[in-house]
Amino acid sequence: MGLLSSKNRRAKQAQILLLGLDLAGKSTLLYRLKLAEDIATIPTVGFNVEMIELERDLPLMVWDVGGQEKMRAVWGCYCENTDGLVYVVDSTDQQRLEDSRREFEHILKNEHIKNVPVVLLANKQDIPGALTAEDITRMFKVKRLCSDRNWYVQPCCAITGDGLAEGFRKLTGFVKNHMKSRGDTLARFKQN
Ligand SMILES: Nc1nc2c(ncn2[C@@H]2O[C@H](COP(=O)(O)OP(=O)(O)OP(=O)(O)O)[C@@H](O)[C@H]2O)c(=O)[nH]1
Ligand SMILES: [Mg+2]
Repeated sequence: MGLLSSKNRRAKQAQILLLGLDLAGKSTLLYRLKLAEDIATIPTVGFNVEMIELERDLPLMVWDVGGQEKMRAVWGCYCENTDGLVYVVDSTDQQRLEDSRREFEHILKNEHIKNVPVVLLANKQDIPGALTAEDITRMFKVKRLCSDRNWYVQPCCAITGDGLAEGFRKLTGFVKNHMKSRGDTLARFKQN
């Protein structure tokens, strides 16, 4: 399915996939970044898409796909042409942490996002008792699962916006390198 393939790949922008369980805070953080406001969200059925311009030379087209169970089944359909993955974790939802980890492990196996850089956002850091970015790194076994790509775990709060720009800037740096190395590989392929 080419949901993302209809986009103009020649335009200089990166396609970012925003995933995570329902209630993780994906839409809240997307609109915090876009509008610099905390907006009331409703569960996403389908997806939201917004252009985020943190850095002029590489705007990010961010695809926020709903995280309810029935939506997780179609996450794979959004992976094509993805340049970077942001995976959002509710750092206070210890009961569903293993579900989230399992979904994360599963999506990383999608062939369309092989080697694609990842930023995990350890969200809801404003809530007392939230797991830290180090906790999430360990519990999600990120070093092992992401050994084939660049990755980073960023603590954040989608309500205040703390940590969001840092996380997306980190991803932008990774994505630039990834696009460059992919371009180099393509150029070599065409020469041969
Ligand atoms: N305290 C706190 N609440 C948050 C934070 N981020 C999101 N929330 C709340 O968490 C709830 C769910 O947020 P959404 O952004 O709708 O979650 P989502 O990941 O988009 O969920 P789906 O669309 O169902 O996949 C809302 O009530 C938000 O206000 C945060 O950093 N801190
Ligand atoms: Mg949502």
